[in-house]
Amino acid sequence: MSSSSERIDLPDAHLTYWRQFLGAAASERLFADLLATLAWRQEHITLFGKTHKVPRLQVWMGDPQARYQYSGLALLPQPWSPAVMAVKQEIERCCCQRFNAVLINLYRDGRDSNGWHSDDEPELGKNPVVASLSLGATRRFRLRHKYRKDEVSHSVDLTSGSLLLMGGTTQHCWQHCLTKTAKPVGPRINLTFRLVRS
Ligand SMILES: O=C(O)CCC(=O)C(=O)O
Ligand SMILES: [Mn+2]
Repeated sequence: MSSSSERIDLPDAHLTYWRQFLGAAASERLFADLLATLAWRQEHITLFGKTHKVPRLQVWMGDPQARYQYSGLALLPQPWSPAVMAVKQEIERCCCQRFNAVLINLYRDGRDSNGWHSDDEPELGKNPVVASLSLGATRRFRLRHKYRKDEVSHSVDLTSGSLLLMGGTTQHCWQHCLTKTAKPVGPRINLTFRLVRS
């Protein structure tokens, strides 16, 4: 799979979308493997002195030196699982980019979500390239410009097996989120491959 891609044309962003980076069978296999085998963690964040559960489960995986600070969390990478390493290599070949770590999110149902943010942590450097692979339930991914008030937000329904490559100034000029939904939806796993500089 991975053949045809489309540009998502937004100002100050570089977005490429592969609707079927993985076929249905490969997506289902990888989803089931990750759901059953990864050491999913419930992280907590502290905002204004109050501690909250992160509204999803997470795994930070990567090369040993790929340490990451995320919303005040210091994450030490778990070693690569064979299945994640294999798909990382497929994505690297397709995008001509190198990645050394991945943040994996499990959205158990429609109540799990990811608030507005940019993947612009200093350890990702300038114009970070982030490759986002989705598996399982389709969920709505939204983007909004950080500075241009005339730019309304943009939505993409990320389907199972899809890959969204975000590069250029996307992370500096736009925020993204994954909204909650009241519709009954099954679990979804999202993997965002990143290059962490040490
Ligand atoms: O689940 C998604 O599609 C987005 C995940 C995300 O933005 C992140 O983990 O930084
Ligand atoms: Mn993100």
